[in-house]
Amino acid sequence: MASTSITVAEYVVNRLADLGIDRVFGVPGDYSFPFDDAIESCDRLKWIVCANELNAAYAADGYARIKGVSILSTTYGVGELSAINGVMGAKSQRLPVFHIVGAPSTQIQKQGLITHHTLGDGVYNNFRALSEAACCVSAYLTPDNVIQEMERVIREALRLSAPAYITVPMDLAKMPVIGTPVKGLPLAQIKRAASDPAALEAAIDFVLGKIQASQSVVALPTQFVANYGALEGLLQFLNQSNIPFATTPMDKAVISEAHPGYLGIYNGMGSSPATLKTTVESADLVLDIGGVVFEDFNTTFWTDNIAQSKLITLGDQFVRMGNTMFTGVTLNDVLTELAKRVRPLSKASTVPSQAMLPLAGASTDPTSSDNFYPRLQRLLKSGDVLVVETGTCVIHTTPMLLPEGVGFQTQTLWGSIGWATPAAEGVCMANQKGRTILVTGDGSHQLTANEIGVMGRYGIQPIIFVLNNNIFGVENVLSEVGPSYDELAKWKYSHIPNAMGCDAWFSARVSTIAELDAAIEKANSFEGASYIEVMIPVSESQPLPLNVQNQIYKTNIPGKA
Ligand SMILES: Cc1ncc(C[n+]2csc(CCOP(=O)(O)OP(=O)(O)O)c2C)c(N)n1
Ligand SMILES: [Mg+2]
Repeated sequence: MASTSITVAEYVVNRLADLGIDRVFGVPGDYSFPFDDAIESCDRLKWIVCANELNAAYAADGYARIKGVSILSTTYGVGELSAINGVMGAKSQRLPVFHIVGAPSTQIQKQGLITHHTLGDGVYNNFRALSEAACCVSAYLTPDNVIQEMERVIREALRLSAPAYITVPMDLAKMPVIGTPVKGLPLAQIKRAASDPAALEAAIDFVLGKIQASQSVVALPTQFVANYGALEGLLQFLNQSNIPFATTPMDKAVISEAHPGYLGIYNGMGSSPATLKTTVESADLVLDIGGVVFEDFNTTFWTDNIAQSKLITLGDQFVRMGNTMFTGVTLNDVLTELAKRVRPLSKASTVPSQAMLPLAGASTDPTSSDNFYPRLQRLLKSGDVLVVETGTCVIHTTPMLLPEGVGFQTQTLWGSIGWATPAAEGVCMANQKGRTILVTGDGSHQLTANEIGVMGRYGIQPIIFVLNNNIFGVENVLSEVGPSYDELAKWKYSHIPNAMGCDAWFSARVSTIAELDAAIEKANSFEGASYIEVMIPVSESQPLPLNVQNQIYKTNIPGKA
């Protein structure tokens, strides 16, 4: 086999850039220098040096939500271990994040030298299993296996739609690749899987039969449809069939909420509008498209109640109803075939139209949730992506109707606070269609606020709202006395951009409606990033209705169920 002039590290980053990735999030480190240099010298990739590896992983998660794939680069041990929480979050979200980690050279390893970032025990693969656990596939690369291994890793990460772990000792990373390099396709041109025609035919007949035998059908499309490359098929199916649809909180806005078939948020007893629980559960047939996660926060503590006998799951490479299962079918093929053959329902006239939130309050009134969210809703326009942190803000924004073409990203299942600030950075860098608007609680922001300096450094222009109630508010769900551990250090948030070198940013702290309106107006017209700290009364830190609080209490406290 011929050897080439391209090194292992250069090959890896170039092969990943073929997918259409244009940024790498990470923190450099000596074991990773061959990768760090290869990224720097690749003209298709831009280095985004994050404030720490956890932030980098969250940012890579955000970027992959929009672009479909992303790269995270960290150093051995200390770097990769800091990233694991964020990579695990990406795994929960079914996102292919390629995590590249440089390791001690084989020179060091073979001599058994005690080296930094180890436990001093002469063991060099202590951390690999930990990082691999956050991924669905991994590879230990060498000059002779890198070409084949990269094909395998990319194929598996895409097939399983989950993170991949790639590690190389630094001396091997600098060696030339052996074999003929592969020039890969951009993500949009890659087929993740193919359907077996007979299985597809059988699955379509089955699903069509069920739809046609039903008086009422409701669809629950999930955000995973986008990861599985089936958004186009989903739209065709919904448009052709006129089947109305709802989403769970974590799937919010996978299809524009201005779509005529949109019913609202299905969230068990917390559904919005409240009647939607009955609409979904009393339908003759419910189509779960992509795999709804019936998780506590996604169902208001398991208060969903869809009979299994009327639930069809159009999954990733399967269709299932009870014990009837079809495999060997891709979701996009299932949806596009159904779109071609479904007999359209007469357009639903019963879709409850959801109103805009009322613009409450007089200009001298203090800012509060009641007057903040209606103004946030009116700021949004097509192409914008709203990134919302775990906390009271997600409880308020989930039922809020979004205008045509506005996206919504949150981390319902993994729920790691601090995620949203760096994730908004990744979303902003990937989103070509419009603005990125971050809404975060103050407590969550304290975990990752140092990423603001990174946003300033790379000149991105998000609009950021930090809701200052000076407390881990949503944690008070179960507390009958306000515990001191939920109180926060009193930061002056609006000073952060300036302190972190974001010189051109607009920044303000607002505590009256007039100030809020003025700040929003400025952010809307300002050519640059905006950072608005909104004062929220601590008394509003618990937005859940009493019946929901009681349900949570019941499912958490022994003997109360
Ligand atoms: C990494 C991590 N640590 C701790 C928690 C527990 N937790 C969930 S919500 C929350 C408080 C969020 O407070 P804040 O961001 O101020 O929002 P608020 O509810 O006050 O609006 C905490 C500490 C978590 N989900 N993730
Ligand atoms: Mg708070």
